[in-house]
Amino acid sequence: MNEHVYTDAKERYAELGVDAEKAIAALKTIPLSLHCWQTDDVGGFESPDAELSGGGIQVTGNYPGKARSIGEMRADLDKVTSVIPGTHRLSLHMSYGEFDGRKVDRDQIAPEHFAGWIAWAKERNMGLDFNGTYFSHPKADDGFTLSHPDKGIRDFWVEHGRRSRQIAAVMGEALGTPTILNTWIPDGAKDLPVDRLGYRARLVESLDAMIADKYPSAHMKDAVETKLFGIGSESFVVGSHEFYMGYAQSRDTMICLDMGHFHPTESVADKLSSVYLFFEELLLHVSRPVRWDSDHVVIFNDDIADLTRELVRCGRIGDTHIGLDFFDATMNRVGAYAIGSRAVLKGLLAAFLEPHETLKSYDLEGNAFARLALLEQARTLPFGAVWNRYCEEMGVVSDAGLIESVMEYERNVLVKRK
Ligand code: RNT
Ligand code: ZN
Repeated sequence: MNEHVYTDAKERYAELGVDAEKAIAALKTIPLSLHCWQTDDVGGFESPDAELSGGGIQVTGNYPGKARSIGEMRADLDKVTSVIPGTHRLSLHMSYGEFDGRKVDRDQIAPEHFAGWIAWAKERNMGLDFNGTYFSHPKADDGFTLSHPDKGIRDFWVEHGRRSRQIAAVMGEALGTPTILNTWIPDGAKDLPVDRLGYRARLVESLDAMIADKYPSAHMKDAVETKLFGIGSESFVVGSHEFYMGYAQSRDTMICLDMGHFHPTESVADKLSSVYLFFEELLLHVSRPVRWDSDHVVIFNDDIADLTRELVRCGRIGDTHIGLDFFDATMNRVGAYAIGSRAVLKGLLAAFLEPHETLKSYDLEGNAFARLALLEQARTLPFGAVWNRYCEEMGVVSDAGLIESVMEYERNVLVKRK
């Protein structure tokens, strides 16, 4: 890139009191938690023919090149991180453990099944986050796990949760950075349940049993993921937003806000300033719902810009764990991964480049016109030049180079997976 393009951009921002160098420096410190399940359509490798089933998670498409083994998945992850600026974390689902062809049921999982991942992450200086897997299992087929009326089934999943937390603690301790253990369960009903209270009371009981083991917060931290509805749980989701707000608040865990888990007109961005006042930390699942929780590839659209701006404006980005959660099997998965991750980073950079102090003073003066005018002005500032500069500084391809870089990997690696 021509140096003057960036220098000119820097000046334009400086005129508004914004330091582009500082924005770049701030962005460097923020890790995303990359969701491992983008590599293989949430299949996992518990058994050779593992496939997504149940749980209201739907993946459409069959674009060639999906990772068929942990080896292939790791190769894809290395490719993805090579085209994303910065050092990030990896969020593993339990179904991606290394079981070496043996049948290890969900209530038998242990840290040893993740030793390979810990070593892999250590070599790359990456932190790990973790998720229990409460779907794609016969004991989840009727739509309930931790809230199931059958105590045997509940106990099975409680044991799964306990072990998931233990594994998370081992990961966090080994890597020297706390592992965020997110619990999302599919529990819900297609049609009208009568005893809503009973399901929710059982969920409280199960979660309490699950989190009874104490681990240092330097090793692991809990988050619980709220949801409004899903496919197969249209009428009732046990772990609703109100449920988990109350649960997390009273048990001192985090909540996880997924951008696809609310009514389409609700904005997760708007929720942040409320949640921050009552929670020390927060987990996000950055996603792109299209009419429903469709998990489309994240792009740098208004929803992302709004979300990232709120993260920065609230000054609580250090308390926020930015997890990604999308999956699309209709296109090159590595490329989709790169687009989504880069889009979130773009959003963060744009947010760091906002003339926040001036906007805030208009806010306080009640000058709605000036506030809106400056927000509009900010839209056409030379953001692209700063983003390109950042990519260049971090030694990764620019947007212009991304297509060729991913296509080359497709030709050399992905198409050979038949
Ligand atoms: C499902 C939740 C959950 C999953 C992952 C795979 O609606 O968003 O986070 O997407 O656990
Ligand atoms: Zn999610």
